[in-house]
Amino acid sequence: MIGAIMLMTAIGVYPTPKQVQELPGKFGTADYIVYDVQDWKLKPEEYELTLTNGVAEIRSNGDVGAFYARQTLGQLVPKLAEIPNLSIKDKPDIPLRGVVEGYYGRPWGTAGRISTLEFMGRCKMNLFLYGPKDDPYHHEKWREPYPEKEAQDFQRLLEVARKNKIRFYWAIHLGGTFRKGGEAEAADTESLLKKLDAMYDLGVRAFAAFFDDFGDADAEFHAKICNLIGAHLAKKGDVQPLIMCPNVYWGRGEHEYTKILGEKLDPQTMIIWTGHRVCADILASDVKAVSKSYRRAPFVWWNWPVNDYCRSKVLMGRTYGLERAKFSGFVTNPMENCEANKVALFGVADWCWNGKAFDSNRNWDEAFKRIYPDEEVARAMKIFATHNSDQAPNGQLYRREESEGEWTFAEIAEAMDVLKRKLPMEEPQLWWELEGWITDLDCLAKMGLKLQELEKTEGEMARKHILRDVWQLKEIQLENANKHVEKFRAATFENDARQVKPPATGTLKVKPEVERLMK
Ligand code: 14T
Repeated sequence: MIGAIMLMTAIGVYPTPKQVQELPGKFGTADYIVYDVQDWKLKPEEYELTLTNGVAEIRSNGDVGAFYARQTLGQLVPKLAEIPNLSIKDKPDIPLRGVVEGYYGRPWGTAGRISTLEFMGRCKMNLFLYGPKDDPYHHEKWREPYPEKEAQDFQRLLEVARKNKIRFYWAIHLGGTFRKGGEAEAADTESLLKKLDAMYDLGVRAFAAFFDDFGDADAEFHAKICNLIGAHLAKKGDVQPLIMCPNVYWGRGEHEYTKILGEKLDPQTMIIWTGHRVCADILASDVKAVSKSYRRAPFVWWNWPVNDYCRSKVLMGRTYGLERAKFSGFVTNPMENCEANKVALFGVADWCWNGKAFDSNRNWDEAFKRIYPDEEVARAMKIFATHNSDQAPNGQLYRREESEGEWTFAEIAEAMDVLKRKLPMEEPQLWWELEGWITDLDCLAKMGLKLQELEKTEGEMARKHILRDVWQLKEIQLENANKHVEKFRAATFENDARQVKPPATGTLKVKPEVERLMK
């Protein structure tokens, strides 16, 4: 028998189950029978999965728990012939866990959202918050209904969300445009309720109102609008509690705005908070402070791995910097590149489900194995991610570790060769997103190798040849940067195209080491 805590991780189910117990005997077969039992004592998300001698019993109280039990069982299927009989009792720490599409830049689009929702389902995440800053019908043109095509896309998304037991929250951004006072306010109120009704008619049953980054910090006014929305939606009888994003959404609850909001907002409404700064680690002491002003547990919007403030970087590092506390919900705000996001989603999902058992390094290592079925690709992607995790110096003052542990230029170059050879066929969407960064890191590593060779070379001719190779790599790197910028410019809208930056990789350690050798 393995120890109980050990067994939780040893069976390799992610997110890590709360309780795994070994029972006498072996399951003994790859074939199995499943049956479902309704257990009224369990909470909706809870499940119990008992595996004995070829039979899987699922106990749950409704379709959500049963869905989670099947996700767990699905991960165990390849191992059924070897595992002992098991009893798994499981439930999440945080009631609402998921993703906010909340960055500035090219919105994901329907295919990207479907891919994200399906991955979230496998990670037992249950909330998707739709709020891309650059969807005009979410933000600038919130008064207008979606065109027919977009409306149909929402219906598809709602269907995928439903299948994956995910609450699809649709957010409207009112900051700076919702007019205060008199006839204008009356007209905007009418437009607002009309738009919400239209989204309700499309099938949306969960809503959010955002006031971040635009307009002034008028807490009374923001509370008034939100309470009005809440009351309107409550009448429908089948709508989830409102989520609101304040104008001041960071800090330790010290702002007057925050305190008034906490006082005036309907206690049912969940209030977004990003930590003591816009981009920050989530610390228990800060949660405690803000909860006091909010008069409720905060709904965390974690600004990681979003890269809209450091667009030359792609962020694929491990999940760390989170402390357990009481939250009403927890979402990650990721990058515009949704395949590259999955490493972070895998981390956040595991942490939200079982924070106590969460092992950041182990989770990160597992992420690659789960996301990329080809083992060689998984290993190479981990090497890529190792050198693509720090934001580099930025205005938000948020930094992550990068290039931790032992590494060599040779190992990086080899891994990038694997990715260049295999990703286009095996992970075409990921390749589309990452080609520029992979090529950049490839050039850096090869330059590093050449320059190390140069240090050991004396003959003038030989040195000349090496230097010529280095310049050639520099040229490839430049050409790649141009190609990357062109590609992403072409893929986005006009205003955002100006924000596209050339790729930068290994900025914390690899690049400085190449530059050191260059001197
Ligand atoms: F709503 C908030 F929780 C939030 O974080 N808002 C934005 C968000 O859309 C964006 O992705 C994120 C990271 O850049 O930060 C917020 O946007 C800012 C924050 C700033 F301090 C944009 C510019 C800033 F100077």
